[in-house]
Amino acid sequence: MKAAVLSTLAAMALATPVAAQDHANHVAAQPVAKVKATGVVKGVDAKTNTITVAHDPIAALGWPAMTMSFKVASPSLLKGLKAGDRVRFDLRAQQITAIRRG
Ligand SMILES: [Cu+2]
Repeated sequence: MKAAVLSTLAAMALATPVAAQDHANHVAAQPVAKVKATGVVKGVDAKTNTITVAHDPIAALGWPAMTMSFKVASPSLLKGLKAGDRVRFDLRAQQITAIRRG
């Protein structure tokens, strides 16, 4: 009986590293997943391809509302945007891949 319990524990111990690795892969995959967000433009800098946004809370990332700068995937994304615009945008690895007013 005792031997059976020990072998079960040994099997669990052996299985743990595999499970932990799967979880690590899952966590690592999250930052590159596309996340939708909203906010208000505070500034646009075409020279550095960045836009500063006072974004609303982003539940998918566990972020509270804050003002921060984001890189945009393409300079063309900044066209027509100015401070004060309310925007909806997509984030991938903390870079804006799509953005529109509204
Ligand atoms: Cu932020």
